[in-house]
Amino acid sequence: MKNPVPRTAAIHDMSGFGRASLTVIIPILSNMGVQVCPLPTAVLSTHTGGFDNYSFTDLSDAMPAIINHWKELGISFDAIYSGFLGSSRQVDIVSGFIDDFSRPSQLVVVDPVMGDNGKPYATMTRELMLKMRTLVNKADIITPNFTEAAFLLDEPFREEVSESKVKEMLLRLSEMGPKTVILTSVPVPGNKKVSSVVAFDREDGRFWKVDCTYIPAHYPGTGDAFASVIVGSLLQGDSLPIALDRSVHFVSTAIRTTFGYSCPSREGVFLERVLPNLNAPVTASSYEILD
Ligand code: PXL
Repeated sequence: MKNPVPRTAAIHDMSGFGRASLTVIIPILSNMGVQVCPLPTAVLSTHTGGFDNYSFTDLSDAMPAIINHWKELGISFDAIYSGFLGSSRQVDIVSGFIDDFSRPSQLVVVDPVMGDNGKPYATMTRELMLKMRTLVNKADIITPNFTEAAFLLDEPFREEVSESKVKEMLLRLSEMGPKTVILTSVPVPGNKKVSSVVAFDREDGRFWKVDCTYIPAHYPGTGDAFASVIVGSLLQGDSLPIALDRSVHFVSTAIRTTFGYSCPSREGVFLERVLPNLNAPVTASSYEILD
């Protein structure tokens, strides 16, 4: 039976302070009319971007019991959406979850959370980063940032990139398994102040691009917000370019809303101020199709 309210499993960590992962994903998707069932991978006092001495509890041992109970209950998911993992063992756990809960026309979205700005996050291990490729192979859609794409492709991180190189990267990432690849924080040639989101859909062979306005600040959790809006839009039936548009505009507005204050960027974007925007009609569309 079709779920009257679309339902997603959300396989991410719970970071208590700093507006990242589940504290961002749950409100965004709930606001977009999607039921979120969290399968937590780790519990942290804060995210790892800009805080020292955070507590980190790996939940690898607790996940199988949660999954088994969900199996007993026969829960079905319209989407499976994974992100930050707490150990390399969790790649096998999530992979098994995707196999066990697979159903027709389900969306499997893997955000291969590993790092940003050319560097891995503090809790990443080489083993986890290598194994993330197995999970990417199982996804319909992946949403790496430019740093994570370089890790997946085993390439050096570059500050500048041509459009043809971006297309080549998207094609190679798609050859790793996913039908759709959405690459964020892509540097724009000749303009160090702007980045873009570029996507490729293997089914129709089309490339899409949305430019993002520049704000000289970096906020943790914006990748989680971006991917969550993608999941919500696609579950609502949007096309890929409109989903890209909605995500870029939502995250840009969240960043601009926050930047006007002088709060530490490690506290994340003021999501609470902008959540209602998710229910506004799409009025500003700026996607482009690439030749
Ligand atoms: O937003 C990605 C993310 C998720 N989870 C944890 C993180 C980060 C980024 O820093 O530290 C724990």
